[in-house]
Amino acid sequence: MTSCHAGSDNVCMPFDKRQSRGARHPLVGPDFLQSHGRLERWGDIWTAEEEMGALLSRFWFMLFPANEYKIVVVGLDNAGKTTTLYKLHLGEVVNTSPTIGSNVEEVVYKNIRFEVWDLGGQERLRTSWTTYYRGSHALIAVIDSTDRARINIMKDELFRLLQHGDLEHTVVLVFANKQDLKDAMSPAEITDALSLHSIKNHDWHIQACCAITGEGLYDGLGWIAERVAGKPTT
Ligand SMILES: Nc1nc2c(ncn2[C@@H]2O[C@H](COP(=O)(O)OP(=O)(O)OP(=O)(O)O)[C@@H](O)[C@H]2O)c(=O)[nH]1
Ligand SMILES: [Mg+2]
Repeated sequence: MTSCHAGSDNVCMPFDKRQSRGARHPLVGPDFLQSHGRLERWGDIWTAEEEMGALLSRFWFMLFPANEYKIVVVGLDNAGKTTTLYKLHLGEVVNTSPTIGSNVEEVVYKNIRFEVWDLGGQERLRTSWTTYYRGSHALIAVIDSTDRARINIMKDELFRLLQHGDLEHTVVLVFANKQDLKDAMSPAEITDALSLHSIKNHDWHIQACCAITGEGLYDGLGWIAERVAGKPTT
């Protein structure tokens, strides 16, 4: 199982992969969106040659848009993020233990490749979530729908992360997970509890799911595919 656990002696930062991927093509680096932003801010100190390079880079992306999309999966500990990742990646339920750092896997859906980063949800790990945001196209927030006691904590985490500049253009999918359990909150209850309707600057969607059976997971991924790659979900 290809996974990356960022522990104290094995820190795997999200940018490693993106840097190596970018090296495949000298003209279009992996940080295109960021460098594009820098170009506009620093435009007056760039040489004509560099500006020509930037223009070519922009043109290249119009002709050949990115064919892999980065998804960051967040949520409180025990929400079911790792179960969700491996159900999508392997089609199987794996035995999980609390994630210390992150797992990353490729998920292919309708010929679209997603690089999916599952982040550890324990309180002490949440401050490191920001280091994974850069370059992400979509954010998945996994909710344990039975965890009424901590839904407000998740709301605070969600609204904090939505203010982060690296998530400015990121679409947001909320997985209302563990719908197989009888005391699960409905998507409508979670929508209210998280005040999702007050999110104005992000395209968002809530999807009921069960990571154990897989029900709802591809519906959610389809919604992301439609938003980031323009592919219909049916
Ligand atoms: N009944 C039920 N249990 C689930 C579901 N999804 C996950 N679980 C269980 O919830 C527990 C936690 O799942 P994980 O995937 O490890 O949770 P996590 O969000 O990755 O947790 P951290 O790594 O600590 O942040 C495991 O025992 C899973 O089997 C679900 O849809 N239904
Ligand atoms: Mg986990």
